[in-house]
Order: sequence, then C-alpha cells, then structure tokens
Amino acid sequence: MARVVTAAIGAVLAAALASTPAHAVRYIIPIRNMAYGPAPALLRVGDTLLWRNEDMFRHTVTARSGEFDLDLMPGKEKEVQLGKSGKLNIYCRYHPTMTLSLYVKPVTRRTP
Ligand SMILES: [Cu+2]
Repeated sequence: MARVVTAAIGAVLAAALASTPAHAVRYIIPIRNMAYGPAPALLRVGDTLLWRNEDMFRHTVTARSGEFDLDLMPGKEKEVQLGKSGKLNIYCRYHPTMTLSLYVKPVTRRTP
C-alpha cells in the first residue's frame, strides 16, 4: 500500500515538473528618480517583468509596439509576461524622456 502511494506522488511531481517551463524567469525592475531600473541582461519569451514604481510620481511602462501599457501610481507594481521576441522600446507616457530598450530572445530548446 505504501508503495502505491509513493508511486502516485512521484507521478504528480513528474507532471508538475514537465509543465513548468524551465526557462521562465521573473525579474523585478524598479522605477526611481525618473528612470527605469537596469534591464536584465538576458530576457526570453515567457519571462515575467514586475515593474515597481518607487518614485513619488505616477509613471507608465508603455511599449511603443502597443504590446502593453501599464499605469503605475506611486508605490504600486504590475507585471507583464513577455509574449514575443525582438526589441521592445519602452517609454513613460507622462515623461517621454524616460525610455528603456529591452531585447527579448526566443525560447530555445536545450539539446540533450
Ligand atoms: Cu513617468
């Protein structure tokens, strides 16, 4: 009986591991002193960016492509998942001199 239970737990664990993309990473990017924090060196499709407004001003995180547009009051945070590869040009609608460029790489499968 104990052996059956153990096998069942093992199957559940294996299923959970298989459904979790090994590459997906969550990054936190602070916004302070009228500037976006440094961009992560390596971004891939499926990664999540959590934008945290640590400024005393309201900011947006707006993609020129229209892919996303986050409006952040002071002290608030929002996240977005990167849906496609390529260059992302980001700016703030309230302060257009605030910009950031992100480079998102496609997901690559590991070769065995
Ligand atoms: Cu702003």
